[in-house]
Amino acid sequence: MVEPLSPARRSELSSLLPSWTPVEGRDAIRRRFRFADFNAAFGFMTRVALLAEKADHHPEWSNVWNRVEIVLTTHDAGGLSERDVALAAAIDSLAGGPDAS
Ligand code: H2B
Repeated sequence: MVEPLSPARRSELSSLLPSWTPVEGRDAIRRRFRFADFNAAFGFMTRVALLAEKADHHPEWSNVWNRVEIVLTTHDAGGLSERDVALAAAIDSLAGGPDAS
């Protein structure tokens, strides 16, 4: 079992991860990315996959050609946890920051 994110930490989310938005009806966050083409999108996904496997924390995601949508939540916590905050920040770095894509 993983600890759910504390209320204090939750209130910081919008400033900490400005490009991630709450998913309606779920305790999860989402970011949508757009790349130059499929090759760039899939290259990004490969880098995220390696990172996720290392952290043993895996995204829910989908890809349509140059677009990638990533949803983060922690099944073992029944909602958001620090693992999602850490993975979202790492994904932001891979993507070139919160404002990229
Ligand atoms: N990924 C995510 N997003 N949430 C989890 O709770 C989770 C995971 N748990 N990856 C891990 C794997 C767990 O199921 C395994 C057994 O360690």
